[in-house]
Amino acid sequence: MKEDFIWGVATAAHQVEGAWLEDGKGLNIWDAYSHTPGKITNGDHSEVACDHYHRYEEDIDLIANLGTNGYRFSISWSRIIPDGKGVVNKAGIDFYNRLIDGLIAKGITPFITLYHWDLPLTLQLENDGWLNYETAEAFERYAEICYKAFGDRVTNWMTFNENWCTAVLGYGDGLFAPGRVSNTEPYIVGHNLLLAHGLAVKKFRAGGYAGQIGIANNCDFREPLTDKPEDIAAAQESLEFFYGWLTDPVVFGDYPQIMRDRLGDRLPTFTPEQSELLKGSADFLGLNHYTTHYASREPADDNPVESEDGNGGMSGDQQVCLSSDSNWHVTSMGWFVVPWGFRKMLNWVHERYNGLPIYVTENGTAVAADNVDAAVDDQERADFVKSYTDALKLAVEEDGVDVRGYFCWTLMDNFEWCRGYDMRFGLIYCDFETLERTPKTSYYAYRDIIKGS
Ligand code: GBH
Repeated sequence: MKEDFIWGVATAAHQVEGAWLEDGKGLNIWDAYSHTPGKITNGDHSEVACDHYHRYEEDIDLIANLGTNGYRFSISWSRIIPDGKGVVNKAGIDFYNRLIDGLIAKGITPFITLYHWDLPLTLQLENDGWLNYETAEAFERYAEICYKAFGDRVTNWMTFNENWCTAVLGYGDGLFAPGRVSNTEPYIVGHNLLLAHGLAVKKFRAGGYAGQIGIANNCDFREPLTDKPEDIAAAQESLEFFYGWLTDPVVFGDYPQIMRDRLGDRLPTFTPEQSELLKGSADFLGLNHYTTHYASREPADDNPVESEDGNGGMSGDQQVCLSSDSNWHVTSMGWFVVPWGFRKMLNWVHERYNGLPIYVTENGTAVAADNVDAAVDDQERADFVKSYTDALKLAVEEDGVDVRGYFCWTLMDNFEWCRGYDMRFGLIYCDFETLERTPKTSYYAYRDIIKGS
């Protein structure tokens, strides 16, 4: 791998920071959601999480000792602007300044995500969140405040993390905040998120800030179950509905044809000006990748996989049946470990988007463990990271895919959204009572991978 390749780790503000009511931070939709009975496994909430807000110096040391040269984290919008659209909270800016300066002092390049799902609650209550275009305009202003505050030192930016999850899990099947269920709203939400991206990128470019800006979209890979043309088409269409939906517009200025054909009026349209705003609005593409399925037009005989929303809805729009191979290892999240799918996914992105630079902005796995001793002995995660980074190297070195960086998800066990603290994705164990951090086997394994590359 090239010398300037970024080997990094990633986190998200709401999953690690805690300090939910400190130093002027406003409430966000996940603060509200995690206090809504029945929404989070074990009734967990994110008031303290990993207490990274107070322990960031220790965490910077842990990142540095891993030998990484990049750290991807997100900014909590409601820490910067408590109600999302009004006054700026200086204490919030100060926190991220301390974090950024601490990283740079250790030679770690910061990669900032502006939005990783924690919408200021006021924008949800007063605007209906991402259903309203005004939220996109509020995001544009917030983004510019961040560029002004941090852009003298930070040169790598991502507008959004996984808009697919915001739209589908937040407004389609109601699993994530704000917990709405609909088969039309996800497309409206996706549309406004895309426009928000376009507005924020325009501000970045017009402001003359140094560096690059992109977007981190997620995609699970879809391999045709057979070589029948209808299964090949099913897999391709599924990838277009998943990654293409929220990426085609920022590269080409419009949604995939298959979505426009199939969804008709349920898919909003871009005006010529909006299309122009979006076209070419990503300097790089982020890819968050976790798993692979087989795709077919007709249900598979073996190992059918339930779609996320089970009964039609968003997944139904794709007219695709998913299945798996019984030989695939399944993680505690129920996700399949298929490294070759990752290699194919990278090739797919590379080909569809004409070689635009790619950063793997997330990849990792959950390993269940009841106590620190069991958790630290996570050979399963060490193997996962090894096999996926091997697949990545093949994509780069054999296939010529332009990947500039890889961020392992995640630095330490944290608040895993609707799964609370039940699912541990960290290279480092976090004891949620004492908040003590203990590096796991996989931490050292990843350190060796970085060293050897
Ligand atoms: C990421 O999303 C998030 O960005 C991050 O905050 C989170 O902590 C991390 O993942 C771990 O969950 O049920 O087999 O059909 C993950 C996006 C989308 C990946 C749905 C798995 C479903 C697999 N996920 N996908 S399956």
